[in-house]
Amino acid sequence: MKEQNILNAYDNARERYAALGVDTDKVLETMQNFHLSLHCWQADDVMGFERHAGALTGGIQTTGNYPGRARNIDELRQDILKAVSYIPGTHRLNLHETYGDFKDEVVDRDQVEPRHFQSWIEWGKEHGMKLDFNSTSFSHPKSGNLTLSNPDEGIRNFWIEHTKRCRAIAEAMGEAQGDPCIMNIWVHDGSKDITVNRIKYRELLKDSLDRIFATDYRHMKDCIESKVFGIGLESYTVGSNDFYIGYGVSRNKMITLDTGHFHPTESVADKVSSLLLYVPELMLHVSRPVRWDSDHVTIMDDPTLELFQEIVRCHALERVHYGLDYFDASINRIGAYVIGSRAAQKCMMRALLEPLAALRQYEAAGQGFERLALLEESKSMPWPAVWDMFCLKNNVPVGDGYIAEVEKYEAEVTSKRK
Ligand code: RNT
Ligand code: ZN
Repeated sequence: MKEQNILNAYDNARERYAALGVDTDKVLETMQNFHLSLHCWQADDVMGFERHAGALTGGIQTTGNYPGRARNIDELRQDILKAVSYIPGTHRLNLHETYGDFKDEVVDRDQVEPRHFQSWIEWGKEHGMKLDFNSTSFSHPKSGNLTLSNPDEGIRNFWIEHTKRCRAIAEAMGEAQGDPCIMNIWVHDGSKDITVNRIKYRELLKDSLDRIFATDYRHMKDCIESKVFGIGLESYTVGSNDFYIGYGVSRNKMITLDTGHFHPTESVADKVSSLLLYVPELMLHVSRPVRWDSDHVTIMDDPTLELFQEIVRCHALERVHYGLDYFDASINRIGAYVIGSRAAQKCMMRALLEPLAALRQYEAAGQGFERLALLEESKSMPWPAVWDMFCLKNNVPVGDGYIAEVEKYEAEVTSKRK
């Protein structure tokens, strides 16, 4: 696309938005401070780098076997850097414990230390990517169906120790980067069939979390993630939405909203304004559930747009952390990062471009027709011109320009991985 065309289109868009009371220059500025936390696990189908790594368990699944997944830490880093070079702005990286730099060492989950993430800390500094973190309860011989809620004290203590160590690692990351590391806890604990002592496992999970959170840290923040069900664990999820909201509210912990972890017709967007009244902050796992928690690549769909609109409407940009969470092994994985990240950014940009003041005036005055009309007209306002300007300013491909670039990297690099 010709630069002059992009500039002209932006000028027109700026005028049109200004007429509705929206300052596009300010939106561009805000977008510059909007950082996604890219999930490292799209690059390698959630495999990680444990020397003894086995199959993916814990009720989650990657499907597809598109060639070229990252097979080691160097390839994963290279792929992430490639992906971010096509995403405007600066972003964070969200690591799982299983992505430590273990080299040839066998490090069991209850033995992991900050030193296993030292090279990540340095890499993050070098490339301007701040780190977030996750404990990893799945894909391990002791995972089974129950981890932090396991009545077997040996197994439960193993996972408590793991999660405590993960918090210490997150603290080290946060301190080194001078910005809190957001650490997410999601455990798959549940049961395939009818469970008649549901409260027992929830009591155990609550107790485990209390023990894990007993240490106060200054450079990391905890968040807890609920889910409806996992594959093979369909009848009962210990860490349900109600469980974690109760826990989060009573313990002042951040809630993680994974957009794939609710009933298909439930609005995740509508949770934002309630939760923010009771918990300090939110973490997002932006995903795209197709019929179930399928973790398809995020696109610019209505649920995602509505979620970001709600955050903007709550003036809560600073109280939300924007993680992505999907793992599609059926298409080019670098492309998957770029599509999902740019889609999330477009949703945020469109949310920021909403003529909120005018809409709220109509609402307050009981002018329902006018409110609905403006909402409808907003949809066809020239937001793509603002988006193109954002890409141009950030020196990343405008429009579909990244397709050929991703193909080139595939031809030269990922397709050669056997
Ligand atoms: C699983 C959860 C969890 C994982 C990652 C890998 O349903 O969404 O967040 O996707 O931790
Ligand atoms: Zn998630």
